[in-house]
Amino acid sequence: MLQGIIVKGVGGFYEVETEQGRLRCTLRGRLRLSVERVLVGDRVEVSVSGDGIGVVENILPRSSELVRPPVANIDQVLVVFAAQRPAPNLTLLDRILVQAELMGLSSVVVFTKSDLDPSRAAELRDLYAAIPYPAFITSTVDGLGLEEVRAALQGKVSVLAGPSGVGKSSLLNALNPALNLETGEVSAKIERGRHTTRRVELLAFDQGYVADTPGFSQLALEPGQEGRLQFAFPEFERYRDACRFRGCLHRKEPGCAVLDAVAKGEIAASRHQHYLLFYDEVRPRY
Ligand SMILES: Nc1nc2c(ncn2[C@@H]2O[C@H](COP(=O)(O)OP(=O)(O)OP(=O)(O)O)[C@@H](O)[C@H]2O)c(=O)[nH]1
Ligand SMILES: [Mg+2]
Ligand SMILES: [Zn+2]
Repeated sequence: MLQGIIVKGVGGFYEVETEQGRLRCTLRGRLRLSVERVLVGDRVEVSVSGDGIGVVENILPRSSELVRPPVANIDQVLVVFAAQRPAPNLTLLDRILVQAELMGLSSVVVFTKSDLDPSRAAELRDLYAAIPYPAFITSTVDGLGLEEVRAALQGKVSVLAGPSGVGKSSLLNALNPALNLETGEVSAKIERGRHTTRRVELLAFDQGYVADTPGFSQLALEPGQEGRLQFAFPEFERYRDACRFRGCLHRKEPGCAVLDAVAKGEIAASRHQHYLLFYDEVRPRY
C-alpha cells in the first residue's frame, strides 16, 4: 500500500500525490458511503491495481479540518482580501480568522491590489498587524509584498481563504509563474469576482504546499462556542484579567477592561462589534 496526499478531486476521481508520482484514484466503496467527506489535504493509503488507477483504501486521522474552504491537515490560513475591487468585507474577514482560531490554526492576513488604494491597504494592514497577526499588503502590478508572503508560506501547508476576485490565484501566479492558474476579471458593475477557481487544489510550493481555493462570501460559525469565542480574539488577551467580574463576556458588563480598551481605541471598534455579532450567532438558543 502506498501513502499519499489528496491534491484535487475531479468528478468522482481524486488525484493523490505519492512517492511514485501522481495517481488518479477512486474511493473504496465503504469510503464512498461513509458520512466522513474526503478532503483535499487528506493523507491517505492507496492500493494500485493493474490498470494504473489507484484506490483510496484509508483516510489517516486529520490534524485539522477547515469547513470553508474545505481542506484538511493545514498549518495555516492565508486570509486574502483586496484593498479595493472588491471592497473588503471585514465581517467576513473576521469570521475566517475566528474559524481558524477556534480550530487552533494560525493565520496570516494579506491585502491585495494595494496599487488601487495604497493608503486604504496600509490602514487595513495596520489594523490587523496590531492584533497582532502577520499582515502584509501586496500588488501583482508592482510586485509589492511578494517576498514577505513567500517567506510566510515557506515550509508550511497553507490554504488561501477569501472572496472571489480578490486575487488569490493571481498572487500565487506572481509568486510562481509556473503554476499558471486561471484568473478572471472582476465584474465592473457589481464589483464581484466571477468564481474563476472552481475547486480546491493543493499545489507544491517551495518547501511546502499551498491550496488555491474558490472564493466564498458566506461562512457560518458553529453554534455552542460562546464560551470560547472571546479566546478567538487575541487582542482581548491582555485586558481580560483586569475585568471586574470573573467570566466577564465583554458585552456590556460594568468594569469590563475590554470595553474600556475599545472606548480608548486600543481595540478596534470593528473587531469588538464583530465579536458581539458572532456571539449572538454561536450562543445556544433555548
Ligand atoms: N490592480 C490589481 N489587480 C489585481 C491584482 N491581483 C489580482 N488582480 C486582478 O483581480 C482579478 C481577479 O483575480 P483572481 O486571481 O482571478 O482572483 P481570485 O481571488 O483567484 O478569484 P476566484 O478564483 O474567483 O476566487 C483579475 O482581473 C486580476 O488581474 C493586483 O495586485 N492589482
Ligand atoms: Mg482563483
Ligand atoms: Zn470584560
